[in-house]
Amino acid sequence: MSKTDQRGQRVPPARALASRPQWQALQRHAATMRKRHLRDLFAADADRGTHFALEAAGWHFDYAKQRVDAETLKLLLRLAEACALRERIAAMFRGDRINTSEDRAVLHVALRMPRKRRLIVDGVDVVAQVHAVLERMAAFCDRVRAGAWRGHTGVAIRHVVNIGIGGSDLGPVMAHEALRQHCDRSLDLRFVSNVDGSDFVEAVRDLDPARTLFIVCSKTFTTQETLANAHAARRWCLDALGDERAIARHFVAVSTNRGEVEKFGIDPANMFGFWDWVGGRYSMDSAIGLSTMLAIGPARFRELLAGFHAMDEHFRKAPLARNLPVLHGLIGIWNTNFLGIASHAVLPYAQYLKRFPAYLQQLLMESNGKRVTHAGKPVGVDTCPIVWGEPGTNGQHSFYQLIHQGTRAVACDFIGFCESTSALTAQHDLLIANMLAQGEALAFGKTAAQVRAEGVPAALVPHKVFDGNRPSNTMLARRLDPAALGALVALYEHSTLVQGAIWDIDSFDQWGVELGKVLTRRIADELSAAKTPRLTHDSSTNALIRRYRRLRGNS
Ligand code: G6Q
Repeated sequence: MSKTDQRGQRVPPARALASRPQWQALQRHAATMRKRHLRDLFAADADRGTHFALEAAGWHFDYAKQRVDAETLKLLLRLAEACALRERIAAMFRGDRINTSEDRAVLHVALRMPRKRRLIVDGVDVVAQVHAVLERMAAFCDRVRAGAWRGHTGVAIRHVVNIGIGGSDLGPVMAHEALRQHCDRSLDLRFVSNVDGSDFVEAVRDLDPARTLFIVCSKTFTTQETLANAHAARRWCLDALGDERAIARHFVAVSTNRGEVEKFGIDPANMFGFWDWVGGRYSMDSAIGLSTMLAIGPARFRELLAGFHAMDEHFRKAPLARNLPVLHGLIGIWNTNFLGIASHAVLPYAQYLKRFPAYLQQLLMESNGKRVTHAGKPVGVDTCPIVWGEPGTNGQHSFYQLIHQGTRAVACDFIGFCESTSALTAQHDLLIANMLAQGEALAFGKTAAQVRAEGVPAALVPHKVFDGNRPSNTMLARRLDPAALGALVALYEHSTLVQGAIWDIDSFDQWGVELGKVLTRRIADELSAAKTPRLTHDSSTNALIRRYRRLRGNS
């Protein structure tokens, strides 16, 4: 009997990805493309730099230095059609429960829909809910920024400490760094995430408790690391201010769990909510972005949302062949599955984007680092590559050696801006010159003949040869402002969905983080038990626990 989807449409029986004719056509094509060098592709098309480029939401996307030709794109788009990518995109925007393993809608796009839009999910207009919270956030941020929100002793707040981890940390940290030059510098923002107490201690060591506000960010409000740090903050605050009533002036919460927030002692009036259809790693533009709004102000925060929304609209409406996140995602599939490139470096040529690779590691790897399909069958092909990166030009003086001459290929995303974010504009030209030079060097390399022609001694020639043919994307925007950042994040969010649709995986769950959590609870008890515990782990873990207890004086 054939299955039907939520709207009663027949769902064709799932076919293993690698046995689809579109996949096999790409494999045959890849056998040819692997023999072609980017030098040949550029020689064959004098205008490749404009033919393989696209504009959307303020971003110029150059994929000319990818090892693709028109045929590659045609075949990738056929695969996308066969994998019902259009339907997956429409389903997300409709609010269907596309996070099937958790039975949830995936509606981060609703977080940035303009006020006049309506999106009814389970009988509720979620856009109206979003704007109600945005208004409360804006009123709160205005008061704190203006010094009208006073601490328990009556002085204005000047330090804000965001306590959260994973999706409740990486986005806010990244955005704060990225938008530093748009921040109110009289407000000092800090972030605590690690359960290592040193993270908290270092964050508050020079802070005045009377002027410090804690934002406890946790969707579930049950996360062990966040609660440990929040309790440490509570004690730190009470030790200094000596009055339980201080908590209401120095703690606010961002969560979906009102009950737990109240249990912790935070006044629900000081809680900013969101919804189960916002995944942690897709939440930096929800109330989880409260620290971002405090730093840049409500008006700039709305510009950030508008940037996200501009990319959302492009993603929703543009034909697949001219759709930036679609092409970005499909090129990633090509590199991973057909050219066998298992590593993806994100290399922003912008110091303010220094936390962007860490942010993307979670977004991409937690979303698509999966091995089974929606139906629980093995995907059968490789999924998410290893994502990593550092800002240019620092990386050039360390790991770029491997990218240029190592034996493993790395697909690179270069990200840059035309306007300088500092008054040192000549240095900005140098920065971008470096970025463009790296893309060029990776693509074209340097042949032995070229090296010899420079008079290099024969013994050194092999060392100085660059094979080239190493693929990269280049993303360029006018300036690093909230709108450009929003559009950039949305680009990667949607590229992630595109890849998940091809692999037929649930990009919105994260079961892979559960096992470690469960084992931690058990081991934590064993490490601190007063009486020597009976250990039933493997011999390695048992020995490590015994050694730890002995050195801690617990044995
Ligand atoms: C993200 C993950 C995860 C989550 C953290 C924090 O998509 O779900 O990184 O954000 O575990 O969870 P809480 O916000 O519930 O504390």
